Amino acid sequence: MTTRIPDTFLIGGALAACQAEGAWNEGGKSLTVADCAPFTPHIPGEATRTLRLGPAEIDHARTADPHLFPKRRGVDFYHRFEEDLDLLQEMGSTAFRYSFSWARVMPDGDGTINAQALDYYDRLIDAIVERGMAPIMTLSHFDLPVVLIDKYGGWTNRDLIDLYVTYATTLIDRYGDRVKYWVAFNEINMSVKTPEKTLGLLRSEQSTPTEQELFQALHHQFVAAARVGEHIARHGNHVQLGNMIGLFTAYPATSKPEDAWAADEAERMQNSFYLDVLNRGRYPYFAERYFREHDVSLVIADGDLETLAAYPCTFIGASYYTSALQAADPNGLELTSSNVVSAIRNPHLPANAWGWQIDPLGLRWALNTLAHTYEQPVIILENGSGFREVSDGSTIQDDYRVDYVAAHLSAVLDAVADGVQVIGYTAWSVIDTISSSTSEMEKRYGFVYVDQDDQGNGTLNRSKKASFDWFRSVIDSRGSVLDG
Ligand code: BGP
Repeated sequence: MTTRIPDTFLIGGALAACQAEGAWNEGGKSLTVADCAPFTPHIPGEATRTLRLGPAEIDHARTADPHLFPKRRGVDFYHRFEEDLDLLQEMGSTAFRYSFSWARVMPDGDGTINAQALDYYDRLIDAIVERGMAPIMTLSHFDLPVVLIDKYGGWTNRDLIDLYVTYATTLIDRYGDRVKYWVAFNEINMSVKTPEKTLGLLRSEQSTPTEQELFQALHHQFVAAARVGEHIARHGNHVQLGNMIGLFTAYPATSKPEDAWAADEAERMQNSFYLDVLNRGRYPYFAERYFREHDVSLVIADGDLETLAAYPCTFIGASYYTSALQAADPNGLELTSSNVVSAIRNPHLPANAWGWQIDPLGLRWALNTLAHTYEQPVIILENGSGFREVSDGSTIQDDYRVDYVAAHLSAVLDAVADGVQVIGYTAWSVIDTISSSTSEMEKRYGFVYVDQDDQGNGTLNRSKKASFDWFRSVIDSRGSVLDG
């Protein structure tokens, strides 16, 4: 047996405020887009359901029955974080990835900071650190405050740069002594697919954001992240600011050169574009043609490009759930549901009940590709698979989860052995939580079961699944059990 997990490797679990915290109207918090996402269960065989929020849906959500919106209750992490962190500690975790709620910290959308929120996050971060874990904190995880849409129309408005910088630097100045790793935006590359969640660009039957609006809004986020990097550099905070993408490993659907080209093109616009701007500090060579052909003409203020170049992110954060096939002509090819959007089904891969295909080698592939191009440390901030599970009081025997995590963590450690600088892995979602895409509770990812159903019935009691002890043994043995 070999010891495979490096001594300094960050290992543990991940959750996000908008899916776990609940307490949507407590502690001075205002409404977020996540709070307006109703329960929309996946129908087997159907394409991916994505949150589609327009002005009418947001207006409805302001006054509708709060029980219709599961993320408002989450799994009550707001009140139960001590118990949940005890479980993470018991597993031997050395890291916990979580997010701040912008709507809790700056509920009015005018830069005024809510002292109650700072007090809450003080207690939370202390509790993480006291249990021997490194907090990895995301500043914006799919939960833009609705007030920023009401007042500014979302990220197409340049004013959001200053507001975000105030929000982010307030937190970095306050918690930077305890939090080393910061993530600017969760899965920034998903925004073109679900622009409501972070950009605050609403979609309705009548109108969807144009590419001009999407990329202008993204430009503002890029500059905002670089401005936070500038603050860190000027104030000598000993923290790292990371960019995060949802990793898409793209394979050609056939050996036709046109399909290989389609896969390469997809990889460029879905992954590299975001990493080039934020981790290398410049728009990539292929952006100009893409913008020209999609009627995008960015408004770039004086100094923006210099700021991007001077203050790149210092690590890459990534989620990885599945790979995807690409074809020059996808017509007639079978689709399967996947993360955020549907994908062409790969006949060589199994899938979970939601149609998300399972491909651990795709993760090793992606990590090697990143290392080759960017030469920056990488943290896998999310990886997992949703399964339906019913508790009858006895321990849930989730060997399917053990198989999934074992194969993916092995792929990460293989990448480390390949020479890739992967410095951490946090499993999504270490404790069952509300699904991002469908707001289902019954799509469970955790090593810990939470007694709550899709309608919010249940005690919210936590209980360990069999995978909990297995994951603890992985950490205890520094990965040796993965070989066993
Ligand atoms: C990622 C999100 C997470 C998480 C995960 C699983 O895109 O960053 O918040 O939820 O996907 O997706 P889902 O919850 O829809 O199954």
